[in-house]
Amino acid sequence: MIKTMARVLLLGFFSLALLGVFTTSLAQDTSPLLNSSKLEMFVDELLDMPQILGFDSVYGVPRSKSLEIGMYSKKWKFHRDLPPTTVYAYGVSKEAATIPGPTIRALHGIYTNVTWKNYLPPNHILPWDTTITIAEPANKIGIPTVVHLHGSIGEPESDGNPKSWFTAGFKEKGPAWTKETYSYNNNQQPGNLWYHDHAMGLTRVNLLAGLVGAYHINHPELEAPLGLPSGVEFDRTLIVFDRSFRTDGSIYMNSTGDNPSIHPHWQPEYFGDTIIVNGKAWPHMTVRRRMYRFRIINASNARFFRFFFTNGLRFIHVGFDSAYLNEAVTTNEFLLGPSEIADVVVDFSKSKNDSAILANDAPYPYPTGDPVDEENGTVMKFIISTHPENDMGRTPNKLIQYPGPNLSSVTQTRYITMYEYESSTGNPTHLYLNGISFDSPITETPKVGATEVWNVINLTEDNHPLHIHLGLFVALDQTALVNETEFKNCMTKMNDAIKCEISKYAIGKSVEVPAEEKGWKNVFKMRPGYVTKILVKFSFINSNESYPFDATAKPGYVYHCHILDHEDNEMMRPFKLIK
Ligand SMILES: *[C@@H]1O[C@H](CO)[C@@H](O)[C@H](O)[C@H]1NC(C)=O
Ligand SMILES: *[C@@H]1O[C@H](CO)[C@@H](O)[C@H](O)[C@H]1NC(C)=O
Ligand SMILES: *[C@@H]1O[C@H](CO)[C@@H](O)[C@H](O)[C@H]1NC(C)=O
Ligand SMILES: *[C@@H]1O[C@H](CO)[C@@H](O)[C@H](O)[C@H]1NC(C)=O
Ligand SMILES: *[C@@H]1O[C@H](CO)[C@@H](O)[C@H](O)[C@H]1NC(C)=O
Ligand SMILES: *[C@@H]1O[C@H](CO)[C@@H](O)[C@H](O)[C@H]1NC(C)=O
Ligand SMILES: *[C@@H]1O[C@H](CO)[C@@H](O)[C@H](O)[C@H]1NC(C)=O
Ligand SMILES: *[C@@H]1O[C@H](CO)[C@@H](O)[C@H](O)[C@H]1NC(C)=O
Ligand SMILES: *[C@@H]1O[C@H](CO)[C@@H](O)[C@H](O)[C@H]1NC(C)=O
Ligand SMILES: CC(=O)N[C@H]1CO[C@H](CO)[C@@H](O)[C@@H]1O
Ligand SMILES: [Cu+2]
Repeated sequence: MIKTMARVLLLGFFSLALLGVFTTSLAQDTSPLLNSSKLEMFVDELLDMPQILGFDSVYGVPRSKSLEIGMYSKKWKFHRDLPPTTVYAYGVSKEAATIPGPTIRALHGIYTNVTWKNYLPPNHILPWDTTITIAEPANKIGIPTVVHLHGSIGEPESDGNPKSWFTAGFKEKGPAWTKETYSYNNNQQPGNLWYHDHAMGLTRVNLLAGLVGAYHINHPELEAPLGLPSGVEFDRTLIVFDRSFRTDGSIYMNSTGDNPSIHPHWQPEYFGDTIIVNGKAWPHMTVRRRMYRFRIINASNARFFRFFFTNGLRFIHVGFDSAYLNEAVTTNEFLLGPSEIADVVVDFSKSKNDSAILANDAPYPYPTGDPVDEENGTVMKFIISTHPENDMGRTPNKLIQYPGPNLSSVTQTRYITMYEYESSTGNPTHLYLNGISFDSPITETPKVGATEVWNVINLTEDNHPLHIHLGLFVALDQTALVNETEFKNCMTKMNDAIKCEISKYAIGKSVEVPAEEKGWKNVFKMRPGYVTKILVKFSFINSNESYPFDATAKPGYVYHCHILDHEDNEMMRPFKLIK
């Protein structure tokens, strides 16, 4: 629901509860919800997003490059039989803008500088909830945006702090705004990143509207010898998310909060019934009978995917999140949480028949929610050529060797506790990390170059994918809490894991970290009722060089749950590096 200034003025003296009721009744004036089973699957072909090089080449010598990427409101066809949808899309121009946005291919060690420009209209296509801590332009006109490059090891000024937001033409700016042009140094390990909006309290609606795109850092000297499938035809990026629509094609988001008297619009988790891959609902892709590499980004708000092929084809994992694994790992299925990136090789020559369906069987919310059905359990279809070919492809067992986690180098241990709060009716009102709000003073101040252990205690019923900006981490172990109720009661009173004697409770069942997730990651799924121990490094893993930027500068960094609806309602904290 769009809130125009006139309507806000008109309603200025109404209660929030009334506002909720009022906007909901307006929502009913629009088209009915689309039943996604009306959309035939596999009719649209998989799109390949436009590619943009993040470097120039002068007589064969790579040079730093400046890009200008805009955010535009435009119409997008998600399916042959769905009317065009108004979306917000990244692109070098309105005509070129796509959902997801262009894939940026950066080169290791060469700066890519991007001026992200907001050309969005004054009012949002999706409902805002101004009762949560939110980016709010003074006159409520303009859509706040700020771009975060997920997985980037870069300066704080270019990190896309949630309060560094800006509206169209940089007319209004958030309190932590730094500059117009962001610099990405690309000195980190080669791998897969993605850029997306990160504006305070608006991340879920800005992503739902379409503000996501892929970014790869390539390092040819290290990667070429691996001999993985390469080139635009065989190295593909798949950005997967779920959406619901109305019959007129518009994106549907339930705009009635679970606790409308507290938050008129906020709901704890968005799930859509249509699975979108590279901007098309349940697409198909025709492939040759050979190996392909897929970099699969989960850009859902809250949906987890447990991917598998219906005909038994396997995945050879070569990377997870933004780093290569030391060794390849083969699986039949794997779980991808919100914002995680799988980097897999699939060998279609091993297929017994001529098509394969990529499917998902993760319950939602994960892990205790409802099972999926045929619609939300199907992702896309691969039509495999019958013609056999010898691609000479291989996937080496040994990939890129990075140092493992070194426990003797740990200088600080922290406890990070996840809490969910409920109203008297038992509906979630908000979530906190360590029992404090986003605006509470900073409590985490790691030293530049340090290695730390963070024990993440999940006292909620959900699996929360925790994402830490700047740092890379390894998940060491996951241990169930015993006497959870007793421990939780103590934590609810004291909010102090040591005083509540965590070591007496963190002695339950231990769950092995899956082999494909044992490398360096930037997101990890925190199991409910468990303590997950991670080793976080605030330095590069691919070199002993120090950061080529001042990591202690303002506005610092953040860490948060990557279920966007949680992140938007306070499950996020700032942190600052010190010397
Ligand atoms: C959607 O349509 C299918 C097939 O007509 C039907 O079985 C299903 O119950 C419908 N779902 C909803 C939520 O109306
Ligand atoms: C990109 O930014 C870096 C760091 O600020 C700077 O050194 C470089 O010259 C810039 N490149 C271009 C092409 O402007
Ligand atoms: C929207 O959410 C509200 C509150 O949870 C719920 O009562 C209502 O049924 C939902 N509407 C639809 C169409 O799902
Ligand atoms: C997914 O499938 C389940 C099971 O049939 C169904 O109840 C649900 O409405 C579907 N849609 C979403 C949003 O997940
Ligand atoms: C995508 O991420 C969401 C949460 O961000 C998660 O719930 C979902 O399972 C993930 N899907 C896949 C396919 O990994
Ligand atoms: C391919 O094989 C799987 C498993 O054997 C089967 O379920 C599926 O129907 C087959 N598909 C086709 C198009 O033959
Ligand atoms: C681990 O860290 C300790 C302390 O900094 C250091 O002495 C040791 O060499 C490191 N081990 C490895 C294998 O890097
Ligand atoms: C946990 O509870 C059991 C009985 O319910 C009790 O015997 C045990 O001492 C408790 N452990 C802790 C650490 O409190
Ligand atoms: C970093 O330093 C260690 C110890 O001096 C050395 O073994 C390692 O090879 C260095 N790593 C890189 C990437 O240069
Ligand atoms: C300590 C605590 O609250 N643990 C909860 C973790 O999540 C499970 C559900 O998965 C609950 O049953 C526990 O109570
Ligand atoms: Cu969460």
